[in-house]
Amino acid sequence: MENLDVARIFNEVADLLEIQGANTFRIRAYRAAARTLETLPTPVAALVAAQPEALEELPGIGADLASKIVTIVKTGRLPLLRELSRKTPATLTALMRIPGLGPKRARLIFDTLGVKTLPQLEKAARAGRLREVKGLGPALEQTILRGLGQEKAHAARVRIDQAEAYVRPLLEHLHGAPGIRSLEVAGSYRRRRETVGDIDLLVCSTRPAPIAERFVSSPGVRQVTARGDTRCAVVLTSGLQVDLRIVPPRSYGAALYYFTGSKAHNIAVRRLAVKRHLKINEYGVFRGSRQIAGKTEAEVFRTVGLPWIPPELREDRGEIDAARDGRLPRLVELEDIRGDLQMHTVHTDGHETVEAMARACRARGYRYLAITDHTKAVRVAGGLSPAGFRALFRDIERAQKAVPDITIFKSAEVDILEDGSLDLDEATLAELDVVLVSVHSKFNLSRAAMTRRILKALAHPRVHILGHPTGRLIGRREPYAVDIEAIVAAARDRGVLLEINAQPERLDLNDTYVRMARDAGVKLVISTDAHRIDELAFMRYGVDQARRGWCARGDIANTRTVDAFRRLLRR
Ligand code: DGT
Ligand code: CA
Ligand code: CA
Ligand code: ZN
Repeated sequence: MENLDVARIFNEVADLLEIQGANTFRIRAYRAAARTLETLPTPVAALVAAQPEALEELPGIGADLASKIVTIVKTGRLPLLRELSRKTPATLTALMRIPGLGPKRARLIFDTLGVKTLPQLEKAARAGRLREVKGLGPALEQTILRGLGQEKAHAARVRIDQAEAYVRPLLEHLHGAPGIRSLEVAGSYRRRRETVGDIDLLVCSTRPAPIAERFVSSPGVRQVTARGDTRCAVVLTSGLQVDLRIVPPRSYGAALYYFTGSKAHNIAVRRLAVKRHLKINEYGVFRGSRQIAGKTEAEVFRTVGLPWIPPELREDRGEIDAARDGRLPRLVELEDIRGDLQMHTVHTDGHETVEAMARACRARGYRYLAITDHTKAVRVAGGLSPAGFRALFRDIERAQKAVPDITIFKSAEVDILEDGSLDLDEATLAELDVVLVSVHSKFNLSRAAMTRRILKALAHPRVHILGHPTGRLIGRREPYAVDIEAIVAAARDRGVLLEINAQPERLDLNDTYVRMARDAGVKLVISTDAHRIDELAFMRYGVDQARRGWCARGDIANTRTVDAFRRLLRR
């Protein structure tokens, strides 16, 4: 629980209190507490753990709010908020969030116009019905229409790893419902996109009612936005929307196919169906009114003359033609990975020793790993001087003796300086088995200067791998401007490997650039950049993006045996 999360909960409580016309002082108290938390430099979770009594010393926070903070930090939620949102119609809450509306006017519109959904609000505003309400005018209609547009643009996408964490408890809860034959997440989640807009759940059952009931009462549900027999939708406390559809066995494959998408892929396949005088929808494949397929996805594909296509490829990026011609790649799998080529240890900003990382990699079944601590320019990460590297190498040699059945490569994540030179002396470079280079500063160079900088680094004869090639952080930092095609071409010409950094916040290269590199014949590595043991598990996110980029095992260098990988390093 971050301070901002606690503040957000308090602000939501204040909003809901306001909508219910509660006492002004009470509303203000929650807003004031939220402001205090937003600017508090120490993590409130640490205070709760170490000295909860200190909470009451904070401005605007008394005994009651202090105990609520403790509850939020310890349980991740506040019963009061749940209670308040139960009492408030979901649309009312949504109305209130539209910029320019606020709690009071939302209530007014809801009560007097009978507007029950956002589309209804949009209609009412367009039809000029809002100005009929006393106190509202044409200007507000425009504000609302603008606001609704903004709402759509802002509907934030959620990182795939966060989406997984948010839906996991819900899936576990739902699995306990009676009569579930299958339960799968479809949509962009199944296609393993790096972010998802919402979650599309699909259940196969002949008795939908108890399943729908259990779904809407799942842990973490903040609002129920649709409640039918076979279709429900909820919003989780995280803000993530989850749609559920319950379908009978004869339609399950068709529904799974349809809701996996992507929309563009579905439309392209439907064109094939039309040529064969077939109709494909979420209920099945039909010739006239007769259903000819729908139980399984493979069946659906077969009716249009295609083999089953892995969800990661269903983006209408050539997969349909490739499938028809038998040219689909056999995609790389997590089990193919034999080593991890970027990770950090206690020598710089990692949390584990070299030996602990080596043991953890061996436990994952790997045959090799590279220890890639930072060089000195990356001061925030405690980058190493040449002397620091000598200590690291001694440690690696010692760990190698202690854990003999996995190869520990001496390596470094060598910073690429602004002028493209490497942040490590030639003598130390010469001692490294694997040289990984990456950019950690001066992200705002011009596109030409950044491209020149990276190309110069790749031209260094000792460089093997370019790490997180575009430098983006999903949702936080845009990629730096760089001519990625020039980098791909240089990597191909010089035999440099390009990294797919598997940190779910990075996923860098992204799927389309992976595809570009792979099509150019460049080899890639998938590395976790782990700073802790549990981050070694990020490997699967990198594999997902490699698959979305059409990579087979042969395209990924760290599926090689140790010897084959060593040969690949000899440029
Ligand atoms: P998202 O949620 O934005 O990350 O992306 P998706 O792909 O999960 O999209 P979503 O949730 O709007 O819809 C789920 C799937 O349902 C989508 O991938 C394909 C299918 N679908 C939705 N709308 C249409 C449509 O208008 N036509 C067709 N053919 N399929 C659709
Ligand atoms: Ca979706
Ligand atoms: Ca959806
Ligand atoms: Zn890095």
